[in-house]
Amino acid sequence: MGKRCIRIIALFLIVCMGSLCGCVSKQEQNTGKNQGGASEKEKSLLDMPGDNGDYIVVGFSQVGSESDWRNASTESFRKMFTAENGYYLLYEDAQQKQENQLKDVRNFILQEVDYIILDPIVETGWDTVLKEAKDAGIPVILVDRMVEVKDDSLYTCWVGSNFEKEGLDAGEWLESYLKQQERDREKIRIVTLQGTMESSAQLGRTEGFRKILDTHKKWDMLERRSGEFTQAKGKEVMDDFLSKYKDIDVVVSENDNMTFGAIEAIESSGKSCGPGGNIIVISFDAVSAALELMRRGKINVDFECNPILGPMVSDIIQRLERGKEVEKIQYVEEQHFDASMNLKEILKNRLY
Ligand code: GYE
Repeated sequence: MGKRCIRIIALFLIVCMGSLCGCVSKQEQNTGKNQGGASEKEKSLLDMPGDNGDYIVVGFSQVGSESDWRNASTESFRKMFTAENGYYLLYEDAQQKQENQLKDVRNFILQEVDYIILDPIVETGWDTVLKEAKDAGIPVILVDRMVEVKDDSLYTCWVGSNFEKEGLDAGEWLESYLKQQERDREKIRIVTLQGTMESSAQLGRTEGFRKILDTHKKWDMLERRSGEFTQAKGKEVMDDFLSKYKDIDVVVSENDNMTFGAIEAIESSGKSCGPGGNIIVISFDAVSAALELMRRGKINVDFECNPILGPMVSDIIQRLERGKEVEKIQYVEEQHFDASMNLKEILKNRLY
């Protein structure tokens, strides 16, 4: 069965369910949505007696499920893009493969979705497929990671984090922490667990930290290697670093899940980490499980990256539906957490 066919059946089922239980709010008809959307056949299905209005059909191509951050991101979109909120979500998990995302986007175009949400695994290689979406008149909203394209009119807008700033902040934090510990004249040996190579989060965090590193002659970056944003790979790479380099002072881990793996590796090598331990641990994401480990003294600092992008993307779509302009680039607000804070209190209200 073709996906187009699935879409028609799905829309039909939504209409029937809506009319049976009457629980979906009524929306105005003919509001100009579905420009690239429902075919005549689909419209006639939606026009059946008891029709609850137009659903905005959204195709979302997600990176995968490599981390706690990613799972929180998926949940945020699933929670937001519901029938109750007037959406029909086509969700695809690309399992870390760009080729899957290229297929997802092309399938969304074939299905004539109203909007495409894309979290691009890597930055390059998008020009052709985004041009296809543009030619089909389907707005593409990029979330979290960025694309590098020659023509930025190929996407409508982007919403996510300033990864380079996160890396810079991490470098500055280390600078002042070492000063505070009176270690600013010492040689400092650093290793980095990088995320998925060529992803925006990896590129930005590496580059931001590098800018501070370059100003410190005594900081020695022993090695950077990818742990692919996963706990298992993070452990494997950290095991290797620990056997290769005898005195590691700092690990910069480009996400929390790799940090979890790194902590396992450090502890099973007989060393300790966190404030007062042998190795300073700098992490990114600030998911609850990491703040809990920080509370237990194993992580020094964690730079927040907010995965709750669903509501912001829905606002963007609602503006576009009303024919309004949207900001091309929107950064989400972020902070960092360190072991001196009242983490118990912070954890009580943490959303992810
Ligand atoms: O830091 C990591 C995830 O792109 C910001 O991807 C995201 C990163 C996040 O798997 O945990």
